[in-house]
Amino acid sequence: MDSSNDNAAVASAADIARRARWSVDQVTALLELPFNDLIHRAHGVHREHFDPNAVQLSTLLSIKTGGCPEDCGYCPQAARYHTGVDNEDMLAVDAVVVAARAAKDKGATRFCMGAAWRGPKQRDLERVIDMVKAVRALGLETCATLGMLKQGQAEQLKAAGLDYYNHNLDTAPEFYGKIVTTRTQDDRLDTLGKVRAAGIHVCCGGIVGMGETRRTRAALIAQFANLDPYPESVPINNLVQVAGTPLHGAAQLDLFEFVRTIACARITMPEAMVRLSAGRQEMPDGIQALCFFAGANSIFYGDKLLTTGNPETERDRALMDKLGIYPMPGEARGERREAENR
Ligand code: SAM
Ligand code: DTB
Ligand code: SF4
Repeated sequence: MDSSNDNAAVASAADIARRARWSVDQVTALLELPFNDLIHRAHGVHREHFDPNAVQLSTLLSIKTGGCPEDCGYCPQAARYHTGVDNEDMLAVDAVVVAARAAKDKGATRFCMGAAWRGPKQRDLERVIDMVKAVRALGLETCATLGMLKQGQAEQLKAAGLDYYNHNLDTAPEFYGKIVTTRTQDDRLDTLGKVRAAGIHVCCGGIVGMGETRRTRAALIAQFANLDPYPESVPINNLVQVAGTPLHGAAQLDLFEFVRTIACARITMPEAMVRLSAGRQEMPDGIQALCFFAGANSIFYGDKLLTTGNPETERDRALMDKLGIYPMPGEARGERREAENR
């Protein structure tokens, strides 16, 4: 067999792995494994596909804060909840560039711009497009999370050079209506389809710790894993409880269950970047280390998420040094993925 045939064989094996379907029962069975068996299996999958000591660093910036018309029960930016988050106008492009440059100087390779919108108006999208172009010109990967997209908007973002669009499914279909009523999960899937069709990489994750059952967590992971193809980035957030939101006071998730959720994401989506996302500020270093062992290979890096706190960069650097973890080079990853997609 010549080498081109070898490559074809490898590509089709990877395709098959990417398309494997997961039932909720199968993911529930994973979540129920003895902890050591589960994280050992997840770590094995992680090692097969990634450098186990490299972690990708993404920095978030809220480019339009507060005043959102939606009713997401977890979110401090929903206008209807009194959370102390002030409404702010959309940032100017220059201010975004200053923040992006600072993130790059601290070692981030991806910059994610978030807006508290149900979806962007065309006038607003035009400014986001200028932001994407300017951030990309700094040599950073770009990501935006702007809510639901209308026909043609994903194409405009792609043309501007947007690398990733974040749009979370947040929780499993059967629980979604208890958390959000101003849109359906099908609305989310519709936007994800538009993003995919425009050729933008998909970042799609969820939140745990919202009072859901283990089976609901399994159903959410199965839902990501069964997207065809599954997302390139999967942020797993532990609910950050904010006073004034309906979910403030929800029972805290046992953090070993959080680690188990990460492990299931890694096993079911072997080639995805699994991001240990919101909730790290309250998370002991030992739990974070277990998450990295279980297959998390990306974090939000920088003192703030959108409106709530994240560990100081010094704490993250110290943890990475202690664990022998180093930042994953951004461009190299991009090149590898481009090669995979050919
Ligand atoms: N408005 C857009 C949307 O909803 O897609 C973009 C911004 S929204 C804040 C992005 C994501 O942040 C949500 O989908 C949710 O997963 C996450 N998020 C919001 N509040 C959170 C909280 N308190 N704890 C954890 N994650 C949260
Ligand atoms: C994601 O999954 N988590 C990030 C990012 N994608 C946009 C947002 C977390 C927000 C936490 C609450 C806040 O800071 O407002
Ligand atoms: Fe608005 Fe997004 Fe917050 Fe929901 S999660 S209230 S859509 S900013």
